[in-house]
Amino acid sequence: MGEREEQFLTNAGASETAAEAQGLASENKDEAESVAEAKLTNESEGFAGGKTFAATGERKDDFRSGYAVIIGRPNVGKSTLMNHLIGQKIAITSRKPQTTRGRIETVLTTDAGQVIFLDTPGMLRKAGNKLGEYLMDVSKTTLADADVVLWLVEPKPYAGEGDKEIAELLKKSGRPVILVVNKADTVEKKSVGEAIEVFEKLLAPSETVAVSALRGQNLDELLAAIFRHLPKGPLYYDEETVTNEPLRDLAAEIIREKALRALNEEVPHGIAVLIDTYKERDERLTDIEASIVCEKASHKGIIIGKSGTMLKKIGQAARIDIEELTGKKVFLKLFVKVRKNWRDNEGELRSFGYDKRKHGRKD
Ligand SMILES: Nc1nc2c(ncn2[C@@H]2O[C@H](COP(=O)(O)OP(=O)(O)OP(=O)(O)O)[C@@H](O)[C@H]2O)c(=O)[nH]1
Ligand SMILES: [Mg+2]
Repeated sequence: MGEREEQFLTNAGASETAAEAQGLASENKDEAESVAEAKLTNESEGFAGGKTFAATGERKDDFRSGYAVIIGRPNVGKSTLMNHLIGQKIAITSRKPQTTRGRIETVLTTDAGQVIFLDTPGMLRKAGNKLGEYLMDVSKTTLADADVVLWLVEPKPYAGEGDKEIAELLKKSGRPVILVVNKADTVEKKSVGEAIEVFEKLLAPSETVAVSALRGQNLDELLAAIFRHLPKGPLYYDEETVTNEPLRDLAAEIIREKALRALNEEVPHGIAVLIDTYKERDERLTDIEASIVCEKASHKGIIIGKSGTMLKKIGQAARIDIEELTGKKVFLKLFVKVRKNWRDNEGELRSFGYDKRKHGRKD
């Protein structure tokens, strides 16, 4: 099992600027815009980098700890929010719905307490296929672990059926809910107020906070609200821990993100990434071989691109991020495979890691 040995990421081990350098930028299509956004985020007032919320070691007497589950419709910014709260890019993000395909656990420790964030796949109304069913199941079961739920919505003046279904689910769960109106940077203040009115009618939340996850606005207020709903408790993880997702899984996710961002139409939704080899050659070098799995031969051609240009582009972008994440030089080799209809095949799903993993709570 040598090469499969799990490695956990801590603040100490990772570059502090991982999020800032690459992760907080958006799609490839507008790379110029992405860079601008990332810069804006870093420099904007109240940027919630790790340093902002980091612990100084002077732990408060009523130290609190527990699970904050992030729930919402696809694409509302759940993963972006989690990354900004912990100050590091762990969950992948993109403009395509259903980017997140699992329960992603990260940790933030401050003097006030320790929050374990659980990011979830966007909740769909209809599963469409077995992968969709699996994703909905992940979100619903993760909800059961919440001490507090962050219900993320967009600042729109109406609620769709999907929002109503989520509200019902949250009511049934009986957990305290913080309504988080995200993307406040995209509308006027007045519209944020209208959205709050609409969503508070569906469910009376314990608290409501409007934020911009992307720009790190109002996250200190949100964090204070989260702590108000956590019980007094111990440190579940040591305070350096950011996540216990294995590095090889994070590497696979980074490759999937770059593919998602580079590809269009139906291709991205049928992609999975498998790490075939993850070998630390020495302290400075990691060799990674990975396969991008797609659903059709025609998709394979698109992923490879003319003279391999698309695959090269995906590989280069992924390598930069993986190097940033691991602090090591990476040799990355990518392959493309076709697995027809894998999203509807139970066995294939499991072999790709879309398995009902038992995470469970620590207490
Ligand atoms: N303008 C703006 N864009 C945002 C904000 N938060 C997220 N986004 C963008 O919204 C898109 C979706 O973000 P994600 O974090 O991937 O959304 P998600 O809810 O995790 O999506 P799924 O995993 O697919 O359910 C990305 O392009 C983000 O850059 C925000 O506060 N303001
Ligand atoms: Mg997500």
